[in-house]
Amino acid sequence: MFKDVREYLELLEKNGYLDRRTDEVKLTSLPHQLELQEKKGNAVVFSNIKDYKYGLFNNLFGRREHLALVFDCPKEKVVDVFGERMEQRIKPVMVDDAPVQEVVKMKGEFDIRDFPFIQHGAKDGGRYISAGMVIAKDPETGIRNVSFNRMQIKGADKTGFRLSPTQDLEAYYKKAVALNKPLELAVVIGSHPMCQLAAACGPPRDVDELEIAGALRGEPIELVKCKTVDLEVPAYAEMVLEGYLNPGELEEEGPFGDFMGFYIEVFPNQVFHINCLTMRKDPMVQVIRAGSRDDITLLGSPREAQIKKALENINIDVTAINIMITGNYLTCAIAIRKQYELEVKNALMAAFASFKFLKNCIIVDHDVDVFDPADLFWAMSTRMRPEQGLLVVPHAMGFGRDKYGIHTTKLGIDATAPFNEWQEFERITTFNPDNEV
Ligand SMILES: Cc1cc2nc3c(=O)[nH]c(=O)nc-3n(C[C@H](O)[C@H](O)[C@H](O)COP(=O)(O)O)c2cc1C
Ligand SMILES: [Mn+2]
Repeated sequence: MFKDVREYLELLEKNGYLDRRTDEVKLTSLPHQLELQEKKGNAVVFSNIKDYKYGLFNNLFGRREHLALVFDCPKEKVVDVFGERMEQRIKPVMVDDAPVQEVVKMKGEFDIRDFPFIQHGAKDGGRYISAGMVIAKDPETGIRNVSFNRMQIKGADKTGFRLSPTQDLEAYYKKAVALNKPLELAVVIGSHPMCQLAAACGPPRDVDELEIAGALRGEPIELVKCKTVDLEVPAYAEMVLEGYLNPGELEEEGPFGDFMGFYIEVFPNQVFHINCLTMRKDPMVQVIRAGSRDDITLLGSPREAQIKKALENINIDVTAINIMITGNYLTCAIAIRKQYELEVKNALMAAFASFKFLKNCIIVDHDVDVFDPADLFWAMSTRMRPEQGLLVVPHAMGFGRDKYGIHTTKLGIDATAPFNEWQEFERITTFNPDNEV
């Protein structure tokens, strides 16, 4: 398996899934360029950004085919391989020699604005560190947590920091506040894809995501000790920002174009102070647009594995699953091979119970393509029986930032054909005489 994100980019390139852009591009043109690139699906490296010394990459997970390369299996199998490995743990190992510390700069010697972090949305409050993987330790137990958090750049060594109540990291922050101690953080940019997938997968609290990263990779993640904080970081990453959040210190942050496709208003958020920047001699910055395929793959693919497993635990025969159908991870389509008429409701309940943010879930028969929205609507039009096929669960936990109560009711849809009446619902196929032997 590839050692770091650079080797992964090479693997993508070998398979025709990466474009290397060497033409000169302005920083302010990049968001639009990246949008075009996202539509194409390929990952991209921009190495010639006007007035910036370092390059940028994006769209590591632009298609399911990319994940198939990450997991070295057919794309239909990714969900199972991911699910199996996610349950295992491989502890990281410590190393002394770390490319990510080839260059070490203390506060006063660096300015994060010299790196090509971009303003993604036209109305965003400014430039953001949008692919920062955050490492912290529980102030009481010392257990490590890894998550993604976005940071609005506010100065040479200062950013805003978005925490949310459902994150483990916020629980750590609250403990730091109770102890009146700063919470030390290391923000890692450009780490191994398995570290990134683990950081976004949201395992139970007190599980060290880097142990999951090791299990996903099949070998331990190599870590090195930070220079100024009591934390360890992936040795083969591109760049690390070491620093802390002060207890109780809040400043206005935003607006920010978030994963649902609209802007979040300005509100008080934590402040990240950077003590030290370590990096490779020639680092590349990673950026991830909220709501992009990249973002949704990181958040959605572990949830597909988790939901599929929850259904399989009650013997539902899942043939395909897609939680990225609507460009976020709030709606899931699941195809099953039905074994009992009434099991579809149980399947819907298991799906909602296994992932809190899930708002809508549609279950179809195995002959419906969950990757094709038109086919899902076809199943709704031709097989759903609304008087018995809907499951509405009011007043349950959903996505947290929800001023208008849009996410507190779940909608489950059974769009499967009546069981054992298959002959009446069989889909028409054409007969091709050329295929006759
Ligand atoms: C690119 C990216 C950026 C994210 N930014 C944030 C953020 O700013 N705030 C937040 O609460 N969650 C954010 N998330 C979601 C969390 O990282 C994710 O839910 C993670 O599993 C939380 O981990 P934790 O519960 O272990 O802290 C982001 C996810 C991705 C993939
Ligand atoms: Mn966690």
